[in-house]
Amino acid sequence: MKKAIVTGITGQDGAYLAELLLNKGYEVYGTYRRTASVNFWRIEDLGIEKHENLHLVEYDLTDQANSIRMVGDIEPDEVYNIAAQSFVGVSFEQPLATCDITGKGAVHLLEAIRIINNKIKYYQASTSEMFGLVQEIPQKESTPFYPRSPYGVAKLYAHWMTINYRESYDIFGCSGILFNHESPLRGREFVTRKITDTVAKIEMGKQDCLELGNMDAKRDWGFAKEYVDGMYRMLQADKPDTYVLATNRTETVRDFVTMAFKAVGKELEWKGTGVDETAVDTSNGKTVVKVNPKFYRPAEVDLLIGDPSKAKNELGWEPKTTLEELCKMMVEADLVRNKNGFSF
Ligand code: NDP
Ligand code: GDR
Repeated sequence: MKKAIVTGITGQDGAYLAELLLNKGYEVYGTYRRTASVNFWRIEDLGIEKHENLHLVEYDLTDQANSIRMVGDIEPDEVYNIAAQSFVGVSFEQPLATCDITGKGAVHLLEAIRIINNKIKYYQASTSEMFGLVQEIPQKESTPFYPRSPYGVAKLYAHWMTINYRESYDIFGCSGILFNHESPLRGREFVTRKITDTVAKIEMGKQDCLELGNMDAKRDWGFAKEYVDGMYRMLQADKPDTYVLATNRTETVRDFVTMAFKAVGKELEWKGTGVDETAVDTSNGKTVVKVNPKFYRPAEVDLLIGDPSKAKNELGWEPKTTLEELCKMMVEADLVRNKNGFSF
């Protein structure tokens, strides 16, 4: 039975990846942080929290000793480093914590592998945020990087260190440059889930209005469950490499808002521009969307659209779920959660 460490099992991708690996017969060691209130809602939602092959391990990426002991005790075949301080907005307020967790954390694991057994395969959760300021459209593996946030900079360090350890120590280190991927398990601080949860609340009369920042930002959004399959495929390939996973379609935040309201049968009329932009529900004339500048970022990534051809050709990976299907799935899940009186 193969053994895999999945860091960050309490997050969206960690939960989906653990589910995928358990279904493939792996023994999975999912890591979580010691916190005052531990939050396993995602693995509970997937029904895997009591799976006999799932082991929950307390672990913090910022601790080198912890990393070496964990890898040494478990002796896994594969390590998927999914954990991170992953919220771009927060990284502007906590640049050094983001550097320690999201950047240096990866090297703690790479060092542990180097010390214990360099045959352990390593997956690094890299990101389209590394592309940042547009250099090329669509973005692919060879596109120059220009990160626009402390998060993007920290991820770029971890990305290059993965490549450096691959080339220096013959470690099977893969870097997946993943574009935004969403699901009903997405955290509510991220824009898609904030939108679908608020649309559900407005629909149920629990909230009046959705407040957002920059609605002109364009993102390439896919379905998280399909993206974790791409991570797995990278570690099963003949040689370690870097791959982009994306849908090759880009839409604005505004488009996603329109789509989410449409999923509950509401048409919007958009008015104004910039901070004065609003959207009105045409069925009753109420303002349901407005701009709150507090959600603007000091520097923005305006346009992301990825070219996943390499992953398709070499790994047989392809996204299947359309953005409309994904948005509807998320709105429906949030309607059920809000109806049942809880919403994570
Ligand atoms: P989430 O924010 O949902 O999950 C992050 C996980 O990291 C959580 O389990 C969190 O634990 C854990 N974590 C945070 N800090 C530490 C730490 N110091 N030590 C150990 N664990 C820690 O992220 P996603 O699932 O969305 O993303 C997964 C990975 O992929 C991240 O690295 C992210 O940066 C990257 N990525 C995500 C994309 C996306 O669109 N989702 C796109 C490209 C890359 P806790 O629950 O305790 O906070
Ligand atoms: P992103 O995702 O920064 O792309 O990082 P997020 O959903 O936070 O923002 C997407 C875009 O929406 C704009 N926006 C808002 N964002 C949030 N969160 N809240 C708002 O109210 C709001 N209004 C407008 C943002 O400015 C931005 O342009 C995600 C994370 O999962 C990273 O970890 C990952 O690496 C990248 O995706 C790829």
